[in-house]
Amino acid sequence: MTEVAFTPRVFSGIQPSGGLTLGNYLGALKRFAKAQDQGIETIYCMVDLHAITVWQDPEKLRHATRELCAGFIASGLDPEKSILFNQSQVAEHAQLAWIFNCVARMGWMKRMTQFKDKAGKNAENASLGLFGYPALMAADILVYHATHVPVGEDQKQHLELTRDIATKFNHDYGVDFFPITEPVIEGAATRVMSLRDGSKKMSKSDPSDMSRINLTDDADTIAKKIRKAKTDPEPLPSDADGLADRPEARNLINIYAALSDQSVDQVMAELGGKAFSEFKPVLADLAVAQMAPISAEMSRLMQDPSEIDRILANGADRARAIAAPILKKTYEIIGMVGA
Ligand code: AQP
Repeated sequence: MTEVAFTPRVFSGIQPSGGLTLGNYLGALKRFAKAQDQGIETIYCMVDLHAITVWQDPEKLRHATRELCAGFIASGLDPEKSILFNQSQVAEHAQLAWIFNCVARMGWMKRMTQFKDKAGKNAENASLGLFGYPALMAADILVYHATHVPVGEDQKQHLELTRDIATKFNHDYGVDFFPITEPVIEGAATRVMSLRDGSKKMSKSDPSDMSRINLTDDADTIAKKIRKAKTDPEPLPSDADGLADRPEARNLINIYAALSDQSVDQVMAELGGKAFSEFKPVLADLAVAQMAPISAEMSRLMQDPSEIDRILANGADRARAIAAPILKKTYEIIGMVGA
């Protein structure tokens, strides 16, 4: 096999499975915008085919997809600089996913902790799509020969599976066709936790709205949720080591660090030793200052859904132009007649 150099290309996606949270913003969107502004080619997708691995009401799915697109733009993604589109408009994702269903092994999929978490005790009743989710995710990435994928910590295992699929495909067919993608998991907020329980990820599908900050929350709601966030009775420790066994305190400090673009050590130097009654209002002010303009811009953009649809259709055309030749070549490699 010959070594092939792949041009740096960033891909990532978010499910339109509800409203965006501060976890999605800090773990994904804010970093997507950073990658875009570094001048690398960036492709970002509203992964609606992933969303339907669990039940979605059709009207709500349509709304959530448009709102997600508004959230991308309000968070600094420029549809001229980045390719923004929804997954179902580019059929190559599903086509390559089928091929990867035939590459991935049952044993690999059974080890995926997200499937176990989401299927819960009722795995027999989960959709086949939920089980196969990581193969579609591998296709999302590899259909663009993406080299870097910014994600939160929760997606690390799926990224490893993407690398395994690429490696096995390349090995089985004796090619160096798919890149071995690098996950980009960095910064203080790779895992933003629930405001009600420091051991649980902040998630858009958590039944408690108080567990998360939504990108659509207004200033008063953001401040109230931070004020009511669960904490312990001790003041903040004096340094980062003191956060080790204090998940709720660590979470609020990580959020502060990510919002203010500082390291945790810098934040501890500024705020270490303070009582939560002093720290929470400072955090609330910072969160409101950053999130409220995003929320306002999202509602402005949502007033013109046809413009959002136009942006998504245009992004899909640009995405297809990259994906179609890669899928065609994949078909050729595996021996499909007519490719
Ligand atoms: N709490 C989080 N902290 C850091 N990053 C997070 N991400 C999600 N939650 C956090 C990152 O956001 C991107 C998109 O995630 P997704 O919406 O496609 O799926 P998810 O990870 O399953 O997010 P949710 O909010 O938990 O959705 P539901 O509730 O529908 O399952 C990913 O990069 C993810 O790492």
